[in-house]
Amino acid sequence: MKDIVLKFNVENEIADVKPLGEGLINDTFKVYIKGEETPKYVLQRVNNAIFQDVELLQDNIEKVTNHIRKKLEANNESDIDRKVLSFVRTKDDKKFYFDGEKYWRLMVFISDSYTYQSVTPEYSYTAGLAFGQFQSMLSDIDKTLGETIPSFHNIELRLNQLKEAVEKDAVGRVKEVQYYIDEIEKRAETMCLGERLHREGKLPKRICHCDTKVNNMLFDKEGNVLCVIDLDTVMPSFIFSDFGDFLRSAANTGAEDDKDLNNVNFNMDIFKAFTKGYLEGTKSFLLPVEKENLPYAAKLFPYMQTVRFLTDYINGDTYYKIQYPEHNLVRTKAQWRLFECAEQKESEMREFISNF
Ligand code: GN1
Ligand code: MG
Repeated sequence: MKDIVLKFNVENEIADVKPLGEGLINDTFKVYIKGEETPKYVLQRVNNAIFQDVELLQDNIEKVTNHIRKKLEANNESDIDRKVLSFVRTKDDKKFYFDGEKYWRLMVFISDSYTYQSVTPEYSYTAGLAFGQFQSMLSDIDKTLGETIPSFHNIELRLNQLKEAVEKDAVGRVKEVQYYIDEIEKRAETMCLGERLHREGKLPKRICHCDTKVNNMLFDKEGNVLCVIDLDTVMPSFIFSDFGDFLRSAANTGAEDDKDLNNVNFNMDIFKAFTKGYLEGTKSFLLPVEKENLPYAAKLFPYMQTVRFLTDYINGDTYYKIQYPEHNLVRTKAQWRLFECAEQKESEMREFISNF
């Protein structure tokens, strides 16, 4: 892997390359150079089975990071190199390196930064503000950003993919998960609200991050958000994507793949703090229809993630990395429990939002 790093515009001697993070899609590594204790770069192998157009992917990311950098400069921000990702080009000036089989990219490691799997209400507030500001900064970017995964957060499409998987029943797992298929179906119409509103011309798409898991955010020592990472899925979507997916990870009192469903609950303190930050960060553009439906978004993402994990389980685990054979089933059950908890708290969420 050291040889791969050397394809990029780096002059230093590479000491070591070690795995980094817990992403379910790409493979990520930290790169150390001789004589330094903190990593200097982050190397990633892009999963091109999932991101099939790597050229478009890197092009999007470059547009997004350049745009954010300009905004930060215009605001006279300090320490800009820690507030937006910078990518290193290859020695022949390409945005990624293709080794004949795999695609690699290199970015600068942001020093003194921390990621978390769970957060306090205080951190959730800053996260809400940060994701709101992220959307706000991108609100005037050239709208030609491509969809790196077409219809990525379209729940109608996700439900169709589940249906197809059930019809094929490729590895004979349908029988065992019939309960979840039925429960999902019962809510399908309600959960497709966003797509309906969009068709009626009432709900816009904006540039969103679309993978706002809590571990896709870098914090400094004091708990301030430095920047948002993992920009592969930045694309037009409903703002529900960023609001809902953050809560799916941060408000969950258990793990995404918790085997003990009693650990899973939807934490309203996290919800309230995050919502407050998010509403402050998006004040300049958020429409009433978007604001009113934030509780729907909080339900939609555990719902959609259940559908996606279940589909992958039924298909025989072809999409997400798994650590053991029933991992996608365990994830399905844990996400469904989270969905049920969010469902129970919907009126409390509505009540809270109506006070803003
Ligand atoms: C994937 O790569 P990672 O782990 O940040 C997935 C998200 C899911 C998430 C579930 C491109 O994100 O959509 O919500 O796993 N990314 C893609 O943990 O499918
Ligand atoms: Mg990630």
